[in-house]
Amino acid sequence: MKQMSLFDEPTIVLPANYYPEFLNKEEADELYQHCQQLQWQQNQIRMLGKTMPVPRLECIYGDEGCDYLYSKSVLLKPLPWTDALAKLRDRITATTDYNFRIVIGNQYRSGQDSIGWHNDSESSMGLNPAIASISLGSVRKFQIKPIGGKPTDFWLEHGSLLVMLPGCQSTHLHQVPKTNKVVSTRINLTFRPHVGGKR
Ligand SMILES: O=C(O)CCC(=O)C(=O)O
Repeated sequence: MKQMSLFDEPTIVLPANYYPEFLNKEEADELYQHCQQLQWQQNQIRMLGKTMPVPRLECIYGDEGCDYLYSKSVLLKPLPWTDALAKLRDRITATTDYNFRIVIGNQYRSGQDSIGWHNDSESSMGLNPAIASISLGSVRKFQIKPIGGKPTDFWLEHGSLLVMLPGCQSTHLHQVPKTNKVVSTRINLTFRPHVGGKR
């Protein structure tokens, strides 16, 4: 399995690993088709006293009871694993040695869909979670920066796997910014641990 650290420049060390061809094209195309059948929702988020639509569609699958609350406002309740998502989860675990109990999907319908600077530090994931992120469809810019530092840009390819390693969420922020370029749909699947739910 080809694995690279995200950047070869010796001055930039990121707590993440990138596997550009984790899925081959045929596997990635098939998974993309599967993901189009998932139960995508338009959730609402409350920020600065206002309620607004989350600027992307979301879905969640996982172990029973592993609810996921983010930004103290959006509660995601997992549906049971599909066979394809469970198979993918096990394959990521076999490669990375990390275990996952939920997968949250993000669907970016156009360049106007996005996710702003944030870290994923919800206590339901436990301390120092590893988060594994599969990208499908259109390539979008992904940015990551140390808290208080400068961002580094890169592009997550169809079929790639990005693993944000334990500790990454405490030291770094990441985002997928809006773009005015014409881009078609991108689907992202983030596999995460969870400390609750039924075992
Ligand atoms: O779409 C991506 O690559 C990033 C998704 C993300 O940051 C998140 O789900 O927290």
